[in-house]
Amino acid sequence: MTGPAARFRKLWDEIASVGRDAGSGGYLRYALTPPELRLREWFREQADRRGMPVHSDGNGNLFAWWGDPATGPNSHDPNSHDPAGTGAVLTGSHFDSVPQGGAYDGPLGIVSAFLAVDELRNAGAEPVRPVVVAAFVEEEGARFGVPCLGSRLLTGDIDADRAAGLRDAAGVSFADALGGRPAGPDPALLGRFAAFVELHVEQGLALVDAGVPVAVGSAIWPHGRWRFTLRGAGNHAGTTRMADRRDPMLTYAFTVLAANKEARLRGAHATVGRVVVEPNATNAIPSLVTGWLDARAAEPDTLHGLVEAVHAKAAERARRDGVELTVTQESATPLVAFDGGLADRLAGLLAAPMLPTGAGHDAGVLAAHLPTAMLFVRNPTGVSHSPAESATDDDCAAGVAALARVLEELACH
Ligand code: HGY
Ligand code: MN
Ligand code: MN
Repeated sequence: MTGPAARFRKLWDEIASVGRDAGSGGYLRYALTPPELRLREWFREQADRRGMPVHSDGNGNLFAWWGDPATGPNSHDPNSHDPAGTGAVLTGSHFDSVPQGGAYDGPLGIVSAFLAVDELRNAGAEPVRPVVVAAFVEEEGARFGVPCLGSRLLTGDIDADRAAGLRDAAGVSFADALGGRPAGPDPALLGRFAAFVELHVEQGLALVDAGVPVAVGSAIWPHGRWRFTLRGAGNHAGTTRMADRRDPMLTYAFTVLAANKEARLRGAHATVGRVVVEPNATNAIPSLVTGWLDARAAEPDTLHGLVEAVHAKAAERARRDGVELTVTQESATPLVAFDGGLADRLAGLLAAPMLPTGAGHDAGVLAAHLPTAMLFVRNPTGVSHSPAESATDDDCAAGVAALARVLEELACH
C-alpha cells in the first residue's frame, strides 16, 4: 500500500458498497436497518482491529476509545468540562443517509477518524488523554423524522420517551428498532469529553471556489422542519364539480410556491421535498395531504419571518379552499456558532479558511454542551443528499491529515 490517498481508498472501499443502490448509485442507509447495522458492525471491527473498546450510550450511539474510558474527568455536570482539557477528545460522525444520499455525508467523518488514529499511532504519538471515535445514530432523521436523534438523546435535547415513540413509515418505533427504550441523557459520559471535532464532506462549493481541500466550520444556520397537514374532502375526480371541491392538493401546491417565493425574498432556503397524499389515487380528490417544510436562514429572525409568512399564506389559501390546516414544528436547530477559540485555533493550526454552513450536524447539537469544531472536506460537485455528492481520494487524505493534526494538538499535549 502506498501513500495516504491509497490508505484512504483501501479503507473506504470496505464500506463503499454497503447500502448502495446499484441502479442510481445513491445510498439507502436508514438508521438501524440492515445496511446501517452492517456499518455498525464494521465500526466494531475497525475498533477491535485497533484495540479500541467500544461502548454504547444506550441511545444507539457507539464510542470507540483509544485510551482508558475510565480515565479523564468523570464530571456529572456536563458544563464543568475540565478547563485544563484533561477530558477525552471526541471525533466521528454518522453512518445513516437520506434516501438516495451520497457516499460521503457522515461516513467520511468516521472513516477519517479511524485513519487519523492510525496516522497518530504510526507517528508514535502518545495521547495524554483518550481519543474517542463516535458513530451517532439517525443524524439525518430519514427514518424516524427527527434529525440528530442520537446526539440529541445523549445531550438530553430530546425527551427519551418522545424519541422511543417515533415511528418509521412502516410503523416501527425507534425503541423497537433500537431493541429497547433509549437510555436518554448521559451527563457523566458527556462530561468526559473536553471537545468534539466532526469532519464532514462540504455540502456546497465554497472550498472549490477557495481552491483548498479543507476548511474549519464557523457556524451552522438556524433551521427546522415543519409538518403541514392539509385536510380536505376526498371525492370522485370525475363526478365532483370544481366549485364543490375542498381539495387539499391546491392548498399544498400554493404553499410550496409561497415557501419558494418567501425564501427568495429573504435570501433564505426553503424546501418541500416530502409529501404524503391520501388516498393517493389518480381518480380521487385527496382527503389529506401532508407536506414537510425544511426552512433555513443565516439569522434566527429571518428564519422566523420566513416560516411565519409561509404559514400565513398557507392559512389564507386553506380558508379559500375550505381545507383545514395544521402546522406542527417537528425539529428546531438554533444558530450554532462554533466555539470561537477552538475554531480560530484550528484554522490557525491548519492554515485553513473558516466556513459557515446551512447543513445540520451532530456537531451542531453537541456545540451547546462542549467545545465543538467542524472540518469540511472539498466536494468538487458541491452536491449533497444525492448520488452526485463527491470527494477525491487526495482531498479525503488531506482531511485525514488535518484531523490527525487536530487530534494531536488537542490530545497529545
Ligand atoms: O439536513 C441536514 O442539514 C443534515 O444533512 N442532516
Ligand atoms: Mn446529511
Ligand atoms: Mn451529515
